[in-house]
Amino acid sequence: MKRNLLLLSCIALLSGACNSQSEKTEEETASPNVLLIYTDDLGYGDLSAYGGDIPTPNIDKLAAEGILFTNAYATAATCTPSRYSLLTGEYAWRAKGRGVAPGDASALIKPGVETLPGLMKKAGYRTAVIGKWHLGLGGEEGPDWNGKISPGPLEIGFDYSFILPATGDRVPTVYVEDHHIVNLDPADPIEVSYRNKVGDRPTGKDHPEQLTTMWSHGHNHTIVNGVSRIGYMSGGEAALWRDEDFADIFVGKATQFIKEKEDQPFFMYFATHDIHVPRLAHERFQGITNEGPRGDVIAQLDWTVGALMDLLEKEGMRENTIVVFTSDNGPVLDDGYEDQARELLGEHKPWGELSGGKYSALEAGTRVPFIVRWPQGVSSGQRSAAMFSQVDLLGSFASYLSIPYDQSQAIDTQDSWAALIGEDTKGRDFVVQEALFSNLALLSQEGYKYIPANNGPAMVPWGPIIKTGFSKEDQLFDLNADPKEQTNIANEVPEKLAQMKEQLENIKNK
Ligand code: NG6
Ligand code: CA
Repeated sequence: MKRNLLLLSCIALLSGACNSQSEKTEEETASPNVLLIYTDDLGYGDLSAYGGDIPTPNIDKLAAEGILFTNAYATAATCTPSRYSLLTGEYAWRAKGRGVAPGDASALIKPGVETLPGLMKKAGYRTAVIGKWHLGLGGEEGPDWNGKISPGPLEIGFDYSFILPATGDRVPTVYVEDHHIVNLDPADPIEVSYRNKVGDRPTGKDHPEQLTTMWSHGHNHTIVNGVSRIGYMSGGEAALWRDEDFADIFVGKATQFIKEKEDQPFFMYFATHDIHVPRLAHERFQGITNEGPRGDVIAQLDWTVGALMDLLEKEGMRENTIVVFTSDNGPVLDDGYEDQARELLGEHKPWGELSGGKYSALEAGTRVPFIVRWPQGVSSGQRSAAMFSQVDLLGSFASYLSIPYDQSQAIDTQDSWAALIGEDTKGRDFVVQEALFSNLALLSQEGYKYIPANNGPAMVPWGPIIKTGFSKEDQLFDLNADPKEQTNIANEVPEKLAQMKEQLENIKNK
């Protein structure tokens, strides 16, 4: 189903036929708004709609009003590569240097490259990114924190940007709006280093007594807001964030942008900090779940979604906004801070019935919650087992909006529009999954999973207690019979193994 309603209404206008559409409201004939809610480290089993123990009524409602996908995938088991692929339609592993980015990395998506926001802009949308970025900023020298920070989101298709430069656990702990740090006092410039200590702010290593949350591995450099971070930072006192305010501030910025309606539809990439570490929910959410800070930030995330849905409703945009809700990678408990995520877990299973988690080649690394709601275009109450990859959002919207794009750049994206709106229940033929150290796995439509032999460790080496799924031997699993990927059948079905090996090589050499 390809159509461009914006175009149709223009043609109608020219031919004087506008009144013949009088039975449809203006909202019904316009191109749909698109709100992409991208959460951080939210696991396949973390929402109550997916069987989790922590109540997420607002997100569950979203699923009940649209489609809940059970086989949708992030392209990687960590943040930077998943985001890279989501925005460019190209698997991140095709070039080096697109793993988890330090907070002073230069821009990974180069201006001029085909992007999802760029495509939406071509289709007449006004575009915004709000929330976590983690895709680098600035030229080869890295970002000029005290000056104009460019290139960044505005150079790759966003009209407006309000971001955390990297992640909550990395310096600099400031917001960047468009090209500049918010509230930066020129008399108190910022310096950032990922190599040496700069300035005299205490570190978590030397002054653990000053911490409100103790670090467990890494994360023992500069202390800001009672939490020590990865990396050192001096200056910028007036610009420092308070982690507890992230959710409110992002919702506030989204509200502002969405309310400035204008005539164009909007595309918003709303990338929450929740539920990444450090998990510091706003005071009103602290202690409201039984699962400790990790549970509380899930509750906060649910509030965020509720607030955004109320906003759409109030603005008369509920019916004709496509909301896509998903996560960048699988779940992790201890990811660098002693926040009792493991101790207070109870019966809750962040990974659902799957094995692995964040960083892992096993299913919970990349199979993530994925929900689509679009009252005007998608009927409610659906569940879809279609195989869907986030890398296909670019190709799918391009197809729906009839916007051409350079397929030699967005090389991995496909038109999965029919799966996205629930019309195709089968979905993609395969997905490639990128785990720690850029190790790949391939999953086929019929449910065979191939993890090539590699020298990686069997467990994530620094402390999260997550199986990587790596082995020195080739592995093949049949997910239909063995969803937890426990029995290697590579020797039983050598022809299948050979075929998947060849397929993965072909994809790599594309
Ligand atoms: C790891 C960090 C982890 C987290 C991750 C990125 C250590 C020991 N661990 O290197 O805490 O920041 O990078 O997470 O430093 S992601 O979701 O943004 O990919
Ligand atoms: Ca993440």
